[in-house]
Amino acid sequence: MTTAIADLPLVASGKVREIYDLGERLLMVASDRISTYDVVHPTPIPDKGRVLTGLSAFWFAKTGHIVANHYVSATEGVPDEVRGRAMVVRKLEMLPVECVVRGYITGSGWKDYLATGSVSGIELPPGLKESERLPTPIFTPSTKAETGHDEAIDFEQAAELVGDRELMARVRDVSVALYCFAADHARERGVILADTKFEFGLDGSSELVVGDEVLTPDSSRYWPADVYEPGHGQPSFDKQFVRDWASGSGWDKTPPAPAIPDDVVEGTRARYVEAYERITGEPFASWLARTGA
Ligand code: PZK
Repeated sequence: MTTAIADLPLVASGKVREIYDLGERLLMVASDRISTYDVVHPTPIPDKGRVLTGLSAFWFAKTGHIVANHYVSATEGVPDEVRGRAMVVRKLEMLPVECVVRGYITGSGWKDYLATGSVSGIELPPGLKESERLPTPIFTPSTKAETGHDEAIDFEQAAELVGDRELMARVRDVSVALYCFAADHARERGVILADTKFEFGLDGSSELVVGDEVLTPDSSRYWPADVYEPGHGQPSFDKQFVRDWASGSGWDKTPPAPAIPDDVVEGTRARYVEAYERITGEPFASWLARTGA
């Protein structure tokens, strides 16, 4: 199959991004599409794809001492029409598990904890409140569902799927190290990294490599630290305007998602740019200039 972007063959597509074949390498493209409650809205958020790609590139550059990554370039080999929101990456043999790390108890982890006292086979202390910081970050892998929701699994099931327990232990340890590094960095800038998801692969030398997007608002929960308060769900750093508007709009959160009004689009765009600037410490304009966007 071929698509709009420079006639490149499409390798894979998700709700809000695509991967194209460049021959020896891949092109990962982030769109400006946004989803809430797992449904994509018809209205794009200008610059969202460029913010997410800039953030991934920032974190790949910052975390190379922890694990190798698939990032090659956000300039060379990037077609003009996707400049700033695409990166060239190495082709990998992807591992069939999603590598989630949680530093706070929220989302599906909170649901599992309420039901069983455990998440992903890890027993947690009793009496935790929703959104509370965990005593130590936990690795809670899930399966990669083709359609529908990823299913939580424990470490042993993840090791079984990967077929190599030692490799899986390294994946777990690297995932937690990446999370801790990024969460410390974010906290210093007034942002809580509640949880995040990584995908790993093996390169041609069987070296472990982190792929996909990393530590973006789409693969992570970022919360503003100044209003953090355990005991209830926290506002999302990036999507809260859209969620608040959607909640008051009468939309029942089933497809199709409604169009987003201009003021909500503008406020959301500003939040993405603010996330980029808080986390990287650089003006977003620098990313645009650097990539020729
Ligand atoms: C790869 N996905 C997930 C699905 C996306 C991403 N470096 C790589 N080499 C080979 N395959 C992949 C990667 C990466 N990353 C990742 N699918 C294939 C996926 C849909 C859209 F952007």
